[in-house]
Amino acid sequence: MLEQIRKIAMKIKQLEVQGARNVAIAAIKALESLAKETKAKNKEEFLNEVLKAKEILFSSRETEPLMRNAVRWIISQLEKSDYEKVQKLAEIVSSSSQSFLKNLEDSREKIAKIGAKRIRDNSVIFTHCHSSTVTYLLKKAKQEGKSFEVICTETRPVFQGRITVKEMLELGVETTLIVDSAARFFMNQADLVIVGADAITSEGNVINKIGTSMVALVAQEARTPFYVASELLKFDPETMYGDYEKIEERYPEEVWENPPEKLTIRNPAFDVIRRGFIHGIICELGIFSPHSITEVMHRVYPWIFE
Ligand code: RUB
Repeated sequence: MLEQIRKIAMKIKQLEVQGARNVAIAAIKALESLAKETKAKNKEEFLNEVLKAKEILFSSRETEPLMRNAVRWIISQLEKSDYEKVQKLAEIVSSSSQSFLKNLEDSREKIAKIGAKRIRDNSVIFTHCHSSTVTYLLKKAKQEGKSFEVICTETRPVFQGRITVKEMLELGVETTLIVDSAARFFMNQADLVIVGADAITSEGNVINKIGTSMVALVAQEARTPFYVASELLKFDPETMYGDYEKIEERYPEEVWENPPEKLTIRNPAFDVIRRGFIHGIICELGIFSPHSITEVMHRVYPWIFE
């Protein structure tokens, strides 16, 4: 029964499914199909199966609080229920998965609507990596008839920037691809930087694809406003209680397939953008200062702290 979960976890690990939002959606759908196909005979067996699935999914990528928040919330709905029959419990997994997915969809729509207003006609937007939230926001701006250009870094080592530029070209947006180290060279041409997020910490720092903090530094030096487009549920409640967000370190082969012997290669997947570099977090409730994010979370998603 867990075979399908392992398959999805492997796709996430190998970046066949990429970006925090898509990772969370894949994990939710995996739980949903586990519930549909379970052969568990009673509540205990079913709960054990779901908890094992959670473990497998969590270990696929470490820096993905949106996925963890989604899976935890679905399991909490299950644990709260008095039902004993597996079929009823499976229905709970299904309905809570659907409502979480609906919330994600609504959030993305709201973020795009709010963020698109920051895109001025004839402006140049700089982005890094591939964030489905950012590209959706840009799509919205384009649909509203705005004319703008996009500059995107290729995003070494696995070139997620290529996904972004393809999407932009499909939209008919004038797009320029640059190597990561050309960020400063082109920053003066940009009016705005918008990137996605994998995690938001209780101190208002943001974690995103490796290199984002360098882009933020460069943007600050060039006085280009730097925005993060992110669902609030990328907030990691564990950072509130003292844990640091873990930064996934990936295979060295992604950096150099056949390196010389004895060479050390390091390949962190993400880095931390300190809140002082962030003009605003564009989320489903509006544009917030990263300083206020924990308060907002307490107000809007109190269950996350339970
Ligand atoms: C992707 C990345 C994205 C965020 C946000 O890294 O850093 O900016 O995940 O994406 P990777 P989204 O390619 O290693 O997953 O807005 O789609 O959630």
